[in-house]
Amino acid sequence: MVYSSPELCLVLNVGDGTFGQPSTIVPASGNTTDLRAADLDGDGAEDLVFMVSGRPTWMRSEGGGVFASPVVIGTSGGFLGWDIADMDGDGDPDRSGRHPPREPSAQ
Ligand SMILES: [Ca+2]
Ligand SMILES: [Ca+2]
Repeated sequence: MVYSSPELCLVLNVGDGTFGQPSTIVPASGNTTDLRAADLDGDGAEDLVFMVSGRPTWMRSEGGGVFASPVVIGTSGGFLGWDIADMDGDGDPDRSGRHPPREPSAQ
């Protein structure tokens, strides 16, 4: 079996323990990995965050299973993995990740 680049899909819970049909929220492109759900803007709706070629990317929930266009939220790429959690207890989700060692800056 040959796999192409993955696409990100959403499958909504119908509410009776079953799920609806998958819908594509991010078409297959590049290296999309590490999908997480977190409310980054604090509006009470879970947003989607994921990596695209090592760059953290956010899709804000617009409600009803609809999401805004992807926005890169990190200035540096090359993350090997990450997670979202409230690390400092202020109620806002923070991100942590694995990154290759950085070259020391020239002085
Ligand atoms: Ca949100
Ligand atoms: Ca926090």
